[in-house]
Order: sequence, then C-alpha cells, then structure tokens
Amino acid sequence: MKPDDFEIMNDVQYDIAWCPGCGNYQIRSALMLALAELDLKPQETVIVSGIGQAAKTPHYIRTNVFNGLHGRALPAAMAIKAANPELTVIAESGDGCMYGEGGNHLMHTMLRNPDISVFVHNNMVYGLTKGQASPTSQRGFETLVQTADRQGVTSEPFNPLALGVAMNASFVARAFIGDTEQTKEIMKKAIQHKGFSLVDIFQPCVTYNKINTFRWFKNNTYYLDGAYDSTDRLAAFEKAIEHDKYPLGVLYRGLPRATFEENSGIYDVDKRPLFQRALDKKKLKELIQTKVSGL
Ligand SMILES: Cc1ncc(C[n+]2csc(CCOP(=O)(O)OP(=O)(O)O)c2C)c(N)n1
Ligand code: SF4
Ligand SMILES: [Mg+2]
Repeated sequence: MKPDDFEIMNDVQYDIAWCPGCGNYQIRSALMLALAELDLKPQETVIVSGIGQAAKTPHYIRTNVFNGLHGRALPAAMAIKAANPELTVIAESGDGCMYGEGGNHLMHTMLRNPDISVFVHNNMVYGLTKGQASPTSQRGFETLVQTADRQGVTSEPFNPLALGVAMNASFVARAFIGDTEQTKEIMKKAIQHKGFSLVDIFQPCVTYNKINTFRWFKNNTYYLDGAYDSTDRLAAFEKAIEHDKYPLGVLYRGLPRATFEENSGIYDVDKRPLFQRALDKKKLKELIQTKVSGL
C-alpha cells in the first residue's frame, strides 16, 4: 500500500480544521505512512476516537472510523476488536480525552489487554476548548482558568508511561512528532505488537501552548539507545519517571500474554468473527429474561 491509499481527500474535499503549524498534521502523515508500510488495507483498519482536536484525526484518514463521546474511545475500540479480531484497531485521541475524561477506561483497558493500539496526541493542553490545562500540563502552566496570580497549574502532571508500566501494560512507548520518521517506526511497532499498546506522542499546540513548543520538546527529549532493555520493568519505571529530559522510544514490553479477545471465550469453539454469525434470537431472549427475572 502507499500513504496515498489512506488519503481521504482523494474521495472528498474538505478543509482540515487544524491551525497551520499544528503537530496533528505530522501525526496524520506518520500514521498514514505506518499503515502503508505495514501493508494494511483501509477497509481492514478502524480508527476510533473521542472528542478534541486530536480526535478529528480519523476524519482525515481513509479508513473505517468510529467517533465516540469525549473520553470514551477505548470501550468502543475494545468492542470493535472483540467483534472482529481480523481488523486492525487504533484508538486515537488527545491528552485530555484519554488521560482526563477517559482515564478510568485507559487504566482498565491496559489491564484487559485487548489487541489494540492507543496513540495519544499529548500537547499538554485542551486545544479544542481553547487552552485550559489538561492532565499533562506542567506545573506553573498559566491559562485563563489556572491564572498567573495563582501560579498557574499547581498539581503534578499525569504520567501515562509510569501508569502503563505500573499496570503492566503490554507495550508502552513515547514519540515526538518533530521526528516523523521515528514516530512512524514506533507506531509500526505498536500496531504489530500483540496486545494493548500505548504510544504517548509529544505534539505541540502552536496556538494555546506557548511553553511546550517544537523547540521545547526537541530540547527536552532524547532517544533510548540500542543497549536499553525494554523488557526490564524496573528500568522502564525509572525511565518513565525521568523528567529532566524525557526518553523517547519503546520503554516497556511485557511478557507475551493472552488478549481480551482470547480470554473472553468468544472464539474458543467458533473462530468466525461475531458479525459473521447468525443471531440466535431465541437464546438472546432467554438470556435477557434470566437477567431480568434475577433482578
Ligand atoms: C463529557 C464532555 N466533557 C467535556 C467536553 C468538552 N471538551 C471537548 S474536547 C475537550 C478537551 C480536549 O482536549 P484534548 O483531549 O487534550 O484534545 P486536543 O483538543 O488538545 O487535541 C473538552 C474538555 C465534552 N465534549 N464532553
Ligand atoms: S488549537 Fe492547538 S491542537 Fe488545536 S488545531 Fe490549533 S494548534 Fe492544533
Ligand atoms: Mg490536548
């Protein structure tokens, strides 16, 4: 496949509603490249999102799309994968959507280990709603709500990678979209990984975050070197809490384990995806009646 096979503008023409210079453009490009290089077909790929600037990404890529409520991408992504394991399922949203409103879903999805990839556009701000602090905003970050006279944001920033390692998420990585090539490579590894994968992607919001700019991310990140052992969980935790400079690359890979789809029992006997099976209405009715009468 070629990246152009994922170009939605070949089918429909509309404006992309992101500011000029927004990091989301490169994330879109990196993802289209990753999908093409993995030879995935648009019709076999689903991108699921919530609400926000980042969550618009699937609208601008030619694949299947499910756009859920704010913070609710992951239950939908998990259900889609369970109903049709043949699909490649990617959930994509912002730091506010995945780590704030959707934080509880993130935690439990990590534990359940569905074979999906989660790409979080982390610009350390709520972009869509015009610049409020997000869970990953840094201490001292000033907004119209977290004002200068109150020293801006006063709480500790949410650490998605430390959470991932603590929850034994099966793949935990960080990328910086100033480097499209490396981001694409990390995305490919995440998609190919069997089980849940989280990639936190540093992405500047040029309009509402004048602190964490392209230059800031470049000066405050470094790549893990070839000697780093991503299967060492304690080393991964140490890397996850580094903040003098933030490490980029695959921080952690857990031991191979069963996915949510495998554990659910749906495919123990019948290997066909759920959507190919005829619905047994009588059985369903009986099941509902048992549940209702048990209330
Ligand atoms: C239940 C609910 N709460 C709040 C909102 C308002 N809202 C929409 S997007 C958003 C934050 C988006 O921030 P983020 O996920 O970081 O995405 P970004 O725009 O920065 O890419 C909020 C609070 C909403 N749509 N629904
Ligand atoms: S407000 Fe920020 S995140 Fe949203 S499109 Fe503009 S630069 Fe991008
Ligand atoms: Mg954001």
